Amino acid sequence: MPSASSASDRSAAAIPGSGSTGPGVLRRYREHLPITDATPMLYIGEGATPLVRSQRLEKEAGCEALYFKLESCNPTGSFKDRGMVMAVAKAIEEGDRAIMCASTGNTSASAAAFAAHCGLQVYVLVPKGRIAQGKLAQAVAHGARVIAIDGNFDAALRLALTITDIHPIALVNSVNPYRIEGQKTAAFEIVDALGDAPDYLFIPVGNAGNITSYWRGFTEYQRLGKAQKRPRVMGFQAAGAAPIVLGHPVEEPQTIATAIRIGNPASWQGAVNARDESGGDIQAVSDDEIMSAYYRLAREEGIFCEPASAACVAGLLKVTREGLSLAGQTVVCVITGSGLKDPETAMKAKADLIELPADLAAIEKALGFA
Ligand code: AN7
Repeated sequence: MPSASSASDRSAAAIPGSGSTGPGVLRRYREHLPITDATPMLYIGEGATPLVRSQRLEKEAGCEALYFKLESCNPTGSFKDRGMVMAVAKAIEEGDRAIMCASTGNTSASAAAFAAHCGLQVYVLVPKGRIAQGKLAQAVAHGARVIAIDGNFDAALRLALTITDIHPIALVNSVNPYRIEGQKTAAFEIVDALGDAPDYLFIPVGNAGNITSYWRGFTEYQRLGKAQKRPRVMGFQAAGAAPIVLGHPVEEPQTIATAIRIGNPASWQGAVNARDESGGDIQAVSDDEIMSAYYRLAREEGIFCEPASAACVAGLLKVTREGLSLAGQTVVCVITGSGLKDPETAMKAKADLIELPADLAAIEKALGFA
């Protein structure tokens, strides 16, 4: 097996322009990240994700412009790759040979992919039976040692903290500060694309690392004069897993959006700061509201995301329905993960699936053409 440093040297050498420009969030935003000459400039395709204008929901929400930041277009299908590239690069720089995370799925998929790219050992702890099949498939395919525990994400994170304290393994959950640093680059990309920060950012909240990251990114860009303003940050938790909304941890969090089935978020204070400093809010949306937004995104916008991602769009539709006026406002919703992760949930819709013999007349009749 190649050593980690030779693996990273190779990936840097294989890509032209490995200075502060070039592909990947580490190169593009090098000056804003904790990168030294000894940091391997890893890249598996993360960052530079599309910002897509809404076709239908914009009008319903009554805003000037509504955009979706498609973090589902990252290489492992979620925003986690932005933070993972930074966390894994620093782990290698610090001499670690193994990484570990607790995960509701996407973090483990991303950790497993970067570990494979770099030749590191990777261990993941997931809540048994509560993670979408696609995410588990990714971790398995990339060769992670996967332990499904009889317990929820919060229990898995407590165990991962203890294990990485005792053993020489780097913890790559968002309690690792490098994760937050990497993820803030999504805010930079939004400002770079729009020319300024949007007026509002709508984002799902689980362990609260991402909302913390965006707020840091917008704040740093404003301080540097690259943005004139910062957005109001609107975070959304699932109603059955809404500790920040309730103001206390939830012992047994429940929601169809398994990615955000988290009862005691690690970055709780970061989320509260983002809310309060921005003049935003953190609210809950029901599973029905989440699934309605999920199908509307798929059917009215052409965006297939996972339920957790749809929570922020459910929130947008809810707060505007309840009277928040977004007239004249530019709004960005963060589409955090791909719908392909969780096909079982998609198929719960009354499937428009008709089985017929391969017969022209029968098909024309079924389609209403005859
Ligand atoms: C699609 O993978 O916590 O508030 O272990 O997968 O930063 O936790 C995933 C979280 C939103 C919430 N959308 O972000 C994990 C994990 C999707 C996610 C969130 C997650 P945070």
